[in-house]
Amino acid sequence: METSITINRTVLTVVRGDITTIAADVIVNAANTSLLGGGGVDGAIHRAGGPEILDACRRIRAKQGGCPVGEAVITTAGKLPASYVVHTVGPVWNGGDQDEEELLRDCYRSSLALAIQHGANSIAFPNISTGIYQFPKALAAEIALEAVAEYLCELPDETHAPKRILFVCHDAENEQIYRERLGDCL
Ligand code: AR6
Repeated sequence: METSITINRTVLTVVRGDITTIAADVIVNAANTSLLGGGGVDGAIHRAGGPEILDACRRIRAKQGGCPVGEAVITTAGKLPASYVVHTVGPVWNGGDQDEEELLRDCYRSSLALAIQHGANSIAFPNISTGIYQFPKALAAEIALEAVAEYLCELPDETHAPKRILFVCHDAENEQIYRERLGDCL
């Protein structure tokens, strides 16, 4: 089942599944500042994509020393059906008074900017920070949808706009939250 809305020139869709199986131009990874892999979706992406992705992350790390929270870097997608992986680093939830909301918003904005620079027509996001980093799921969904919608609305007419953005929910709770939130926009 799909829930979709159109914002400006882009269709936003909620799906339930494993982001490593999605043949989007860009899939986004919820990485950490080391860029050296971890658990959750990061572990799944590196496992399924193979060592090429980690090699590319290591090269970026050698150049710029990892990736700060809220920023993003782009690599090959290795053996995945996607073309690129954008690795962004979400904030760890620490109660909400450490700029977590703005940093999460930055993750979506910097990932979109990088994906659009690479000409992506389709971009798939996981629910950044809502696993190991324990960001409250409803608040994270609100920020994700708002940040993406705002970004698309602000895109200049002459800029390439992605045709499709997927919010890939791995767990039932996130799926329900996203469907309700997106449904409210219909
Ligand atoms: N496809 C899509 N979503 C997934 C998948 C998958 N295969 N697996 C998990 N999720 P998390 P974080 C969902 O913990 O909270 C890593 O160790 C999951 O249900 O992956 O940003 C990194 O290296 C949750 O909703 O990322 C960092 O150290 C969402 O992905 C740290 O975890 C994010 O959960 C980042 O923590």
